[in-house]
Formats: sequence, structure tokens, C-alpha cells
Amino acid sequence: MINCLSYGKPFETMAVVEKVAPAEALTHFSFEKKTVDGVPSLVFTYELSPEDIVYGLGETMHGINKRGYRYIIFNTDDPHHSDNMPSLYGAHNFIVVDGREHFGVFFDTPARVVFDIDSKGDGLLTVYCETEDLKLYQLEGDTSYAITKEFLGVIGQSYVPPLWAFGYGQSRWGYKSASDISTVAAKYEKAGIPLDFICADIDYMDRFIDFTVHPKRFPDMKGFCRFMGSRGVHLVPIIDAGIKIEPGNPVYEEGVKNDYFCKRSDGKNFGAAVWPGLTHFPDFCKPEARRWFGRQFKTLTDQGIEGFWIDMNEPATFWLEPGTPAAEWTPVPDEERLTPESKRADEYHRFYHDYDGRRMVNYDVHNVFGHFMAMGSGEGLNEVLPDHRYLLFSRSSYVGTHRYAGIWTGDNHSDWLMLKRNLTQMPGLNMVGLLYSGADTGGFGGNVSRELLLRWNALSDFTPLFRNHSYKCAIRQECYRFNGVSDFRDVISLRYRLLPYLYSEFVKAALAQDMYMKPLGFAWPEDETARRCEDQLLVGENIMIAPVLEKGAEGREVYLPVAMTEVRFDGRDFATRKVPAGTYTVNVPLNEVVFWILPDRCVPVANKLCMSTKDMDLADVSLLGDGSSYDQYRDDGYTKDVSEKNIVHLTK
Ligand code: MIG
Repeated sequence: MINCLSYGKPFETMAVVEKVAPAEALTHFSFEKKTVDGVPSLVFTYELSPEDIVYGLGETMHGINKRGYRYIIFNTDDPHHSDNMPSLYGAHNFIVVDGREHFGVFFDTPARVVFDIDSKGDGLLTVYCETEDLKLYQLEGDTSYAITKEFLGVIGQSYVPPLWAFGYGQSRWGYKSASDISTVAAKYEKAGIPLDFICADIDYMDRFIDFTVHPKRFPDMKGFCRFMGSRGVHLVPIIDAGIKIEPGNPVYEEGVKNDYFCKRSDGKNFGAAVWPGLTHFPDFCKPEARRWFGRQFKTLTDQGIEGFWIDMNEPATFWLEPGTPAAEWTPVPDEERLTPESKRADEYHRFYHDYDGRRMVNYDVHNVFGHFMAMGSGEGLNEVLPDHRYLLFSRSSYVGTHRYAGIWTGDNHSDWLMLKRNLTQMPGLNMVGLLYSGADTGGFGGNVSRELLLRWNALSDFTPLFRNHSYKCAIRQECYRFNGVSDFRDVISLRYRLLPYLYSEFVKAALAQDMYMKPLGFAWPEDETARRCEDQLLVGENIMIAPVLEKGAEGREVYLPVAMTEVRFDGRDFATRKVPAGTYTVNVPLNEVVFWILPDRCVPVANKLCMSTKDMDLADVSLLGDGSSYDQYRDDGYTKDVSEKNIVHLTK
């Protein structure tokens, strides 16, 4: 059961796309309208019971259970990831309370929202929405999983990227030219490690200007894409939010002419410096500006490019154009506003959007900027690529972004905590439909160790987006640069042997508006150990994973809620054995991956290893596990007609 309560004049975020009945009353929470730190707010409070778990909040720090901390949902570009970070890049205000009562709530507002989930140990869950305009969706159901599925049912179906987007991707801020990129591809080939895409970071552009290609570094982009494509490798360039202010830049000129940019309080176009220097931000709140921005991708798709990542869309800025009028209003600072994150909060009071004729300061609609950019980009790509699916992943997002794009979790670090956070963020992201997601494998900032990179690959084997990406000042992080390259080949090979299953489960989850990665508590809600489990996940319907997440560990303890089939992959063969329910210690050498198949289930694995999905035969599979059949989704990997009719019933 789902219903919706409205407060004030809610902003249309386009998160929910199905009709939802109006609510008669607020349930579970007590409510107060009051001014908090100078901001008129809507405040909701619920008293948690000791046994309650709180799931959700998408891309946030801490564990799968969000209880015990305070989260500030205000999209932020801050590369210093740690558990102390109250804000990340996305805004996913959906939570499910699981315990004495079961219910879900989605606070649908583009404004700043603070979730205090029992941070003081007083059992209070208090949600401060810094707005007087809100849609509050209330969900009831018997289990957290049922409630989540109900929510996924109203926010629309996940976008489905092409098959190659499920292959292994290599990236680095620092690849500068066509020759840099083809060298990386050649080295992967030589190392015998499969590869499907390489990302081009900002250096491929002419002076970091969106929708341009550096004439010297990529003298023949079309020819280069064709050449790479023949080797099974796709190029995935980055696009940033800001449009460089420069006469002669056609995107800038068109944007000015048609009034597509965000405004200052004096009505002039707002200027902020990002990578290309001073830029204007497209006003993605305007449907016509979104459509216009989306169509710009044609410049690059005409060169043979079919995948992109979109960045800096919180939006992130370096400094504002001198002379930008001061903010008309800023809230009284509270503790968090005095942290580095908030030193810049003032800038979001200094530019404006035109939303359906209403002038709105960015601060009040801040959390949908990246979402609307992704929406425009996805719709544009759909239009300019009439015959193929596109790959698109965004840094910033809101609920609903999944209909157009996936996300990556931003500038994490090469440390073991971030590996854990990669795992704990996945269920929350899946709860808001963001199935196509993943972290910078190996970590973005800092220097990765061989051991950490191998263990991280073993987790990313299962995340839909599997991309190794790093900061230009970190040590080089391509797998072939480390000793004992065959260990990397062994671990990444699993991805390609499992792709028939992973791709099938992803598409089936998208079609059914279901989750692809789930916490154990969603499958075994009565099992207290499963409910509290923070380091194992379900992948699709049939696999459980328990990755090694500790430095120096030779294996780990694993909890099996029921008896399962243990599968050990050594880079070549799958060894299976039955293991009883309960806890046991599994040994996992650095070049191996162990996972578990649920009872009476099967998992299709590719019989042959291919070096890119271009050569993959999704039908050449064997079934592992003690079930007798599997319903496999398979298609050509790029057709836009993704539907149940492509499901094939396989039997042993
Ligand atoms: O200010 O494009 O999160 O993945 O490599 C940094 C350069 C801008 C941030 C992204 C990161 C990317 C980097 N970008």
C-alpha cells in the first residue's frame, strides 16, 4: 500500500511516475512545522524500537543499516570520503523502518534534508526537510523487501545499458590521447585480461570544453573509435555540467540566444569557473534546455561513441564570477554548515532556476540538478542513437535518475573501508532503482596495493558497473602494472564467465522493477543474523556473495542462512560442493573468487572465456547449482526492444 501527502506547493521532481492515491493522514510520524537554524522546515519524528533497522538512503556512508548516524542530503562534490562525510553526490530520501513495525517513507523534495537516525542514542528518527513544499510518500507492507518493491513499482523501470557496459572498463584521469588509450587496450590484450571499454576523462576535450575533441590528441576520432571497436573496446568520454563562456563556442552561443542558462539575482547569466574556466550552467529545470543539452551528444555519437559519464553535476564549482551579486538570503549556520562542505553553501544561494515560470534559488532545488542533467542526457542519447542502447552513468542523482542512467559513487579512496562502503552502498542504491552502479574499483584517490586491487576486483565482478578508475596523482592502477598479472586475469575472468547470469539477472530485475543486489535481511527477514549482516549480499535471485574485505586476510567467516552450493573459481574451473547452513570459515586465495548458489537454483556460466563481450555467446552456457532449470534473459546486447519475450527456459 502506498499513498501520498502533500505539503505546500510541491516541486515536481519526476521521481514518481505512477499515480499514487492521496493519503488521509500522516502515519507513524509526529509532525511539526518550525524554523530550524533560520530555515522554515517540516520536521517528522518517529520513535524507533531497539530492534529496528533502518534501510535506505541510497548513496550515503555507514552501513546497510543506517541507524546511529546523521545524514545531510545535499549533493556535494567532496573527494575526502570517510564515514564522517554527511553528504555525497546523490539524494535518495527513501527509508524503510524494519522491526516492530514495517513501513517506508520517501521525502520527495529537491531541498536539503537532514536524517537524524538515532544519532544520539535516544531512539529518535527525526527528518528535517528544509522546505515548506513536500510530497511525502508513505508505504506499508509485511516486509522491507515488499515495501521496497512497491516503491520501485512507482518510480519506473531502470534503464538498460548495452551488454558491453557489463564488461570490464578501465579508466584514469590522465589518459590524454588516442595513443594513450590504445596503449592501455593493447597492454590489457597482452596480459590476457578481458576488456570492453576505456573511459576518456576531461583531457580528450579541447581545453575541457564540452562536446569538443582535442584536435591534436584525437586527430581522427571516428577512425579511432572504429579501430578500437574492431578490438572490442568502446570509448566512453566524460561530459561536465558547465558550458564554457567563449564566443565561437556554438553550445555557449545557442544557450545564450535561447536563454537556457541559470541566472544570477540581477537576471544576468550566472558564471562559475570549472575545468574550462568560466562557464554557464544549463538550467536543467527547463524542459527545453534539457532537450537542447541532450541533443548536443550527437556531435560525439556521430563519431561512433555510444557511452558517456557525466560529471560535476551537483553542480561543483571552483569559484564564482567576480561581481556575482551576494546571496539574497542564507540560513543561519549550524554546526554542519561550518564544515568544509558548507563553506561553499553560500554559492547555491546565488543562482536561480526557472521552474515552470517560478524563479527558484538553486539551494531550494539543489538536489535535482544532476538528476535533470541525466534526464536530458539520457533522452537525448535515446534520440540520437535510434538503433542502439547507450551507456550513461552520472555522478549526481536523485530518485528517478535510474530511468535514464546509472551512477558511479564518486571520488572514493584506495582503502579497505571504501571497499566495504562499495558493498554497503549497493543495496541502498538498488532500493531507489539505481541498478546500474558501481564504485571506482581500486579506489580513486590514494595509492592502491596489489592485494586491495585484487580483492576489489573480486567484489566488482558482481556490480553492474565494473570500472577501474583513479586520480591522476595516484600511482597507475591498471591491472597489468602489478606483479603476478595472471592473478588479475583469474579474478576478472570470473566476470566474463558469469556474464550470462549477471546480464540476465540485471535485465530481469529491471523488467520486474525489482532489486539486483539485496541485503540478506530482505530474503531472510526472520533470521536475526541475516538481518544484521553488513558484509554479504544477494546478487540476482540465485547468488550470495561474501567478499574478503580485510587486509591480509586469507579468507573470512561466512554466514549461510540456509544450506547452499559453494562455488570456487580459480580462473579456469568452477569447483562446487554443498555446505550446510550456519557459519564457517572459507579460505580465499588472492587469485580466486568464492560465491554461493541458493538451494534449488541454477546459475548459467559461459563455457568459454572471451576477451570482450563482442565475442560472447550468451547461449553457450552450462548450469551450476543443484536446481534443474534457469530462465535466461538473452538478446543481441544492444537492441532497444528489451522485453520478457527474450527469456529462454534452460534445463539441465
Ligand atoms: O574535479 O574529470 O569524480 O572521476 O576523474 C574533479 C576529473 C573532476 C571528478 C570525478 C572523477 C574525474 C575528475 N572529476
